[in-house]
Amino acid sequence: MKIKNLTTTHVRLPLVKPFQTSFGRFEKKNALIVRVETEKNVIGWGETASLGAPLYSPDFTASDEIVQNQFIFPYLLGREGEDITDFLDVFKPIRGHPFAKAGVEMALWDALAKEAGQPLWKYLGGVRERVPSGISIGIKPSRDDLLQTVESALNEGYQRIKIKIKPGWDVEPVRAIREAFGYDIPLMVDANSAYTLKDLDLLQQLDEFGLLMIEQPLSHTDIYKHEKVQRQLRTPICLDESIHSLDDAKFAVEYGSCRIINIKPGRVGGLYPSKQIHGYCYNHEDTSFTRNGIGRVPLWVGGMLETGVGRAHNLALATLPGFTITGDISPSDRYWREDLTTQPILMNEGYIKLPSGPGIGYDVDMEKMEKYMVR
Ligand code: OSB
Ligand code: MG
Repeated sequence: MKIKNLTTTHVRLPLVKPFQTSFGRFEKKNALIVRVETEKNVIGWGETASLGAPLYSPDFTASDEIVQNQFIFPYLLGREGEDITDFLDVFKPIRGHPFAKAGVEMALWDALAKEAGQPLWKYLGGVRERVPSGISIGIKPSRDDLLQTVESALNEGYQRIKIKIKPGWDVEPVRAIREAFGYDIPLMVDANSAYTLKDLDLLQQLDEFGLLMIEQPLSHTDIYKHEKVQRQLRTPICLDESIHSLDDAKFAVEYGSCRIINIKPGRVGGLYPSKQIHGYCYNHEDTSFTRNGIGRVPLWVGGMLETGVGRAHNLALATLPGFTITGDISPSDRYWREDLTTQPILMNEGYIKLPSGPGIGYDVDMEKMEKYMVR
């Protein structure tokens, strides 16, 4: 495959409903849609799913756009390669900015799979034709609002409920959900780094609710202190923000800082590093992990409020064998009245079916791109 042209387009889409986390409230989602054109006139698409401000990760839409245009595209233009490893040296010297790299890297994967005439999920080594869908529910203004949202999510068929928590919105909302819907519904919480070691007591109070996991309770930079919490908690800790690479994943697993990992291709710099972490976790043999599998570190695919482009990539990644836990992959209508793809991503009885067409299997709607483009 030889690269003929590369572009990145800043889009901003209104969310169906505002989404609130411990770090901010969002009414719109920014993204960069990356387009790569090959000498065979194949078009690959990728998405940089960082937020518009450096609130989740240090990189953000505008910084990622600069990194792509100045430090990635010039080095990829005219490059030739047979598989993704032939292009990785372009990303390697750039420190940080994983979302900038990932958007481009994913577009390359899409183009490679299309040139090979294969669906991306098969090209990646995926083993399932459908992926269970989980919902991430933001912080709500009231208990009633939360319970109503959980009820509709369960009725729609979502197979796992995650709620965002922050100090002052944690034990009570979890208790309310357990009282209303029982202990059988798969439930977890995501703190997005809102707590510190001083909150150990409070985190321990969550143990009685049989949660699947507590996601990222402590700092986005921390792996060390999470071990102190995990050691004193029955509920598994899942790391999100703290894991940027295979080395981070090894450190967290071998040190005992978490029992589960959330992989977001954007956060780790693309699908290749996602596959590296997946390979490590899937082959990890440690009897302390037997609770969740055969000594493997259980994985799931996280989300960043992606448009259909990034969502299709996440979906393809989630077909790899190690993704044994339902992730944050929802259908298009969870966040968008209109998605950027010509066909929306649909959920059926709690599952999203993988497309059979080449590459990501969804086409980009150029009219929608035009409509939501930021000029
Ligand atoms: O921490 O998983 C997170 C959204 C934006 C930034 C961070 C996170 C999230 C979500 C939503 O939880 C996941 C999704 O449905 O895309
Ligand atoms: Mg998270």
